[in-house]
Amino acid sequence: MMHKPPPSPEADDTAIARAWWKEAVVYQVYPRSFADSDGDGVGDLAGITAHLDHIADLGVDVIWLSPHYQSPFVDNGYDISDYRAVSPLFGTMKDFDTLLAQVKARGMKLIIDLVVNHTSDQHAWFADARKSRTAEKRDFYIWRDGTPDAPPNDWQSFFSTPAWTWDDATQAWYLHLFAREQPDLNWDNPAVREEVYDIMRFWLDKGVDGFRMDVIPFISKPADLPENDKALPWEQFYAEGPKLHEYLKEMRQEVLDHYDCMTVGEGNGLSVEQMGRMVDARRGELDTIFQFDVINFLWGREQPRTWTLPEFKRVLRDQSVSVRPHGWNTVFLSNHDTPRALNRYGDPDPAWRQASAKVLHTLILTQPGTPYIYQGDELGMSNYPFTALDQFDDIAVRQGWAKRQAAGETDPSAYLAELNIVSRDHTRTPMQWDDGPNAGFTQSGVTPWLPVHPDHATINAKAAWADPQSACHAIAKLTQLRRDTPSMVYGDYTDLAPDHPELLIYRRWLAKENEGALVALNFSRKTLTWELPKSIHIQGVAYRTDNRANVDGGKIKLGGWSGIVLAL
Ligand code: TEU
Repeated sequence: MMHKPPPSPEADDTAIARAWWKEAVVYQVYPRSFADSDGDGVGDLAGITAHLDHIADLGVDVIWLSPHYQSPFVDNGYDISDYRAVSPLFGTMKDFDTLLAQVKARGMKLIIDLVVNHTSDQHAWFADARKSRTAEKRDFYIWRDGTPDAPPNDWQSFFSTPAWTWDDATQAWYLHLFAREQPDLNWDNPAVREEVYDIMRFWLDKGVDGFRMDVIPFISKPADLPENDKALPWEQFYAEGPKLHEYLKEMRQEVLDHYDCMTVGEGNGLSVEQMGRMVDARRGELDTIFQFDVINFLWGREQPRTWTLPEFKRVLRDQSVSVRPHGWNTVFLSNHDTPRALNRYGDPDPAWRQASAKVLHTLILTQPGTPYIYQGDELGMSNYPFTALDQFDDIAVRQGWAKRQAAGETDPSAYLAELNIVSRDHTRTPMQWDDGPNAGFTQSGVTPWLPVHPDHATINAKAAWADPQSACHAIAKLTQLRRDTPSMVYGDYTDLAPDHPELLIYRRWLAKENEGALVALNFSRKTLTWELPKSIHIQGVAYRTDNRANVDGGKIKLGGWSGIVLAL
């Protein structure tokens, strides 16, 4: 007997359930770098509140706020010392409540960062845990006996040191996948999980709309802590430990199911197949995950590499179809841990910057999945031209250089050249609000915590909103188009030119609405044409980045770094 083959995932849009977080566009705010209201050189919550209209005017639905909690800021707030307190550097709980109320007053939602793979070593739990081997909170962390010269295994941290630190007072090693000031929590202890769930309820009861979950695939460690004998990249080695799915299910049942909220896990280390397991709605774990192929395919092991557009398309295709129809994808090209998207996927040359920023945002806002815009990318901000190691703030740089020095390196120029491509500080320089002193990020005369990019004379929010051709206006149009076009959210995805070296052309199609769109983007400086297949019937132009993008006589013609969206 012949069986009909199952529908390809690319064609199946019938089973996709609607949800507000699938339709939403998210904007990430990194509070240290967004806007400083009190003149201490560091951004704060009141600064964010003062600039909410900028975000709302882009047509954004949800703001993701990077950590705002009390922290010694060894890793810029990803080391939390009190999960129920706002960092005094960022303001007060009242400032948080005002921010939340003002976000809601503009019809937007707020999700916050949940960093619970580890705490700060200044957290009261760790202060207690390291007091003695029998301390009440000892088992909140991961300790191993041994001698100071032999760590329990070969595990490495992400900040260029071993993942173990010897605690002299109690004669034991503790585990930290990041800095030694970020001890890992012991999720196998039910009391730890209860505390985490309580923290989540605390913020959800305040009215936040969900969480971005920091390094969530790492929370479950194998009991015997085996060596990394296959020499896997560390993020892959740590991801999807034995009880990860059990804990995520528990978290959903205990907390998330009781609120109308969204979750997005940071999934560095997860393959698309693993992502599928975590976001399959039938399993009841997370709603969405940032799958990192889109970032990681650009790198070799730490070093940048050259890449091709067909490779990029394969990554986008794999991400978008792998989780359908029961899971949901995220679309992002940058965050506070990456260099600027413009430098990696676009063309930062002043002549092409604005055009390519619009092409990238057309991509982000028309791919299948929930789109994420990182602060400053909407202005076409680019990598900062660092000239010395002491201009960096990131602990990854300080410890990275220490490791190189220990290996005998004395001349920092090679490292500096590498950092000018890869550093996380590129996306952490202050937001550029205007062409005035300090780009309007902080008062004049104040030294901001990271230098302001010299190009703020032309690249700034004030100039962007004054220019109808800017990426900000492009984003506003595209978010509106996305709201008006169900296929942009729920439609299937077909790459129409997978091998083309310079054009990215895809179709979104929503069978049940009989409606769709064709998106054509030029990733080069050349003017290029592309012949439309006879089977495609165009209703009209829904959006174009500028008037160099046209369709005529069955052909799409795209000027360098331009793009067009055609209604089907
Ligand atoms: O990032 C974890 C992560 O997977 C990496 O991208 C990491 O930033 C990089 O390998 C370090 O150089 C998250 C946060 O986004 C990051 O800011 C924190 O530093 C980290 O976790 C620890 O909380």
